[in-house]
Amino acid sequence: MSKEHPLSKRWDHHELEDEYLVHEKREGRQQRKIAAAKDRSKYKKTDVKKYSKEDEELLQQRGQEEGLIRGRVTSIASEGILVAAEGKSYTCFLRGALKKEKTQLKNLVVTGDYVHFQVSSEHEGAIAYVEPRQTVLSRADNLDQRKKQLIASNIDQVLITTSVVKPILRPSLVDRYIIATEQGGMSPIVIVNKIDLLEEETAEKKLWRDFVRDWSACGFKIINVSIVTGEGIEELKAVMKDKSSVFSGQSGVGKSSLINAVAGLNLKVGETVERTGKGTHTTTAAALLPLPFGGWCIDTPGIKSFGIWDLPKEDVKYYFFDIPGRTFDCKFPTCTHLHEPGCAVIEAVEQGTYSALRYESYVALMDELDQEHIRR
Ligand SMILES: Nc1nc2c(ncn2[C@@H]2O[C@H](COP(=O)(O)OP(=O)(O)OP(=O)(O)O)[C@@H](O)[C@H]2O)c(=O)[nH]1
Ligand SMILES: [Mg+2]
Ligand SMILES: [Zn+2]
Repeated sequence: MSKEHPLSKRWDHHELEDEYLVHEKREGRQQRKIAAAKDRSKYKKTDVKKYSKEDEELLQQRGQEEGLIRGRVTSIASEGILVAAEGKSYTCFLRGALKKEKTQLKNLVVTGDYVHFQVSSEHEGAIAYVEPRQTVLSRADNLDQRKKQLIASNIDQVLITTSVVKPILRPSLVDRYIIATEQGGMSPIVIVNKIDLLEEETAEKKLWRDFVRDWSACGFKIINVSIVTGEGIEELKAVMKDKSSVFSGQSGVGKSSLINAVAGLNLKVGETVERTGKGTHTTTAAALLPLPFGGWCIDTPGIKSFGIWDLPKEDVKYYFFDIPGRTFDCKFPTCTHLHEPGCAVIEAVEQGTYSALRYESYVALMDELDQEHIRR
């Protein structure tokens, strides 16, 4: 498991550009890269800004000049925005000017943000500005799909958490998270939990085996874990060490349980409903937690449906079909790989040279996007 697939390199966003320019000759992935770059530049223009040492110094200077303190948002609570700074926790609110900002964002501040605030009493403050976010995990808001809901910011990697049963593994949901992770400039790592519950000769076991095989073959890092047997916990700790990670996934998959296991914490965990195998939405707000072995992690509430923000249907294929040149063999250059005659992808699936499960996930995602666009 520790041996990394050579393609997994591509998730390292700092190395991505050079890596592709020098080594990447295969056009399938080249096309993907263009889509990813297009995506990233879109974000750069809005709220994810690359932000240099100079910017940082400037911001710090500004903070000092105006008597502001720099801190990091640890949670958005009912009593206010909790900010950790100088070894203390402050309950802050947003200054009026910030609130009035016109934006497509549902929330102006999110767990993980670096903010500069004016201290108003021993444990209270007023946030003057939010630093540009280096990375951000977001989704389309449930109620108003034109609004973008931020989940967490300034993190290195998203630990996309799933379970094999209770609730069952949903590959297309994993792919939604992978796309959102890439859009936000972070690396995806798939955590498959509750493997202690897998029984021999079951559909769940087969699905798990195929999933691990096919997603690893695409270069995704997968860690199989169980808090019951302890399997994979050390490997999970190793990838989290000295990094900022966010656990994201459906309710009941065991995000809080895993954080308790790796960090020796005592976060509240919930039962899964026996009949549906789903969770009971135990965690209600995202919380940033320091790790005893170095690094940070954010626990988030489970999300029922994860809408991807601003993903045109025709871009979905760039996140799939990573087998070199595959899509260039289709009869039509605008092939959606859903029903067209002479489609090389469908042919490859039929011949067993492209993963049926990956293809199924692609089709499911395309269908779901259709439904979502209708609702908008
Ligand atoms: N058998 C088994 N059960 C687990 C494992 N990990 C977590 N659970 C159980 O799964 C249930 C849900 O765990 P939580 O940690 O609350 O799940 P969550 O993902 O944080 O859920 P939300 O906070 O609702 O989003 C609890 O009853 C846990 O004891 C595991 O590895 N094996
Ligand atoms: Mg939880
Ligand atoms: Zn095709």
